[in-house]
Amino acid sequence: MSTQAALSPRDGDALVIVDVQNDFLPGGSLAVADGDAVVPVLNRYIALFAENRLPVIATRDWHTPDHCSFVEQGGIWPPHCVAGSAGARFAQDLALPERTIIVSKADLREKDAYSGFEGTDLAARLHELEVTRLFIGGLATDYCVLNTVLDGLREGFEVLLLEDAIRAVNLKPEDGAKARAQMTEQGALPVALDRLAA
Ligand code: VGL
Ligand code: ZN
Repeated sequence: MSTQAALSPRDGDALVIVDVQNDFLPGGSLAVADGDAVVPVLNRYIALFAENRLPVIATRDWHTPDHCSFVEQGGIWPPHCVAGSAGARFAQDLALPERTIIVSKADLREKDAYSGFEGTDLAARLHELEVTRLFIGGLATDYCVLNTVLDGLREGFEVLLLEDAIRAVNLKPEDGAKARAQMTEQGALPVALDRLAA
């Protein structure tokens, strides 16, 4: 089997789309530069997974209106992704299949959570589905993608990082690059659509 075929979605794989929500897109309250560029790329991954009847998971930041991560409460972020608000909706053009498993996180006022595994049943859901390998992309590289990838590896999943479908907040200019390095050092394998067999 060629390397490329080995990387193509197969039984035991799941696609995990991290926080592709309006507030993280240009025009949103915590806009990630070029964040909307991940949408068409993720749609191609979604199509590959749907064709093969493989699970698609979408995580979402799902904060209370007075969440501890917001500046008003002494946190570092502008208010964003308040549960049920327009800003918390998935990007309009993201073609999530009907069967997408939605995982809401960071929904408690007192506690922030960047990882899709933290305080959720994501690991249990994946084990139930007999998933062993995760394809992870979305927003933002240096926060929720980083922490979801690292937790996925800690949970014992193989992780492929979709490097053509992530963008960083870059509070400091190098944050995205550092996060990528950290993820690959811990064992995530960077892949891109043009390196997967069709
Ligand atoms: C995120 C900052 C604050 C993310 C969430 O989804 O990466 N970043 N909340
Ligand atoms: Zn948040």
